[in-house]
Amino acid sequence: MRFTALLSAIAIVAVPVLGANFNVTVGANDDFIFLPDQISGVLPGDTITFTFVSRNHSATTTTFSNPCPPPKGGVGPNGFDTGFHDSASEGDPSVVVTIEDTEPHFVACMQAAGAHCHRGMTFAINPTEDLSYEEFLNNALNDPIQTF
Ligand SMILES: [Cu+2]
Repeated sequence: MRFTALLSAIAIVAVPVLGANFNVTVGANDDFIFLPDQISGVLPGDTITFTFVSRNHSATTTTFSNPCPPPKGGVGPNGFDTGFHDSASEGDPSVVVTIEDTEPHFVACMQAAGAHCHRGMTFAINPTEDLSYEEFLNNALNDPIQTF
């Protein structure tokens, strides 16, 4: 009985809790885009794999209302920043980010002082009805103030 309980405890510890992974292509089609541009249903422990396939871009968390450019290091609770990655010199590198919560996260490219962001190079994790990807994109396209 005691041995069985021990085995059960070991089994519980040994089985890793694997989250889902979501793949996002950064700079797909040599364009200033994240593909897909939004992902919903991301849970704590899930990962997002950003693969950089053109030019030199970043995936950096930013604010919903004043997105461009995102600040180095990212902003917000559990914000993140992949840093810049150049597909030509690095051979289409990938960066894996682990998501820690179920909150919305808004992401943009910080290249060229926000120029890519202004062109709509944006991405949302767990957008909501109030904080929708469409409005975030609109904010990026029309963001007149460089606050960072
Ligand atoms: Cu970019």
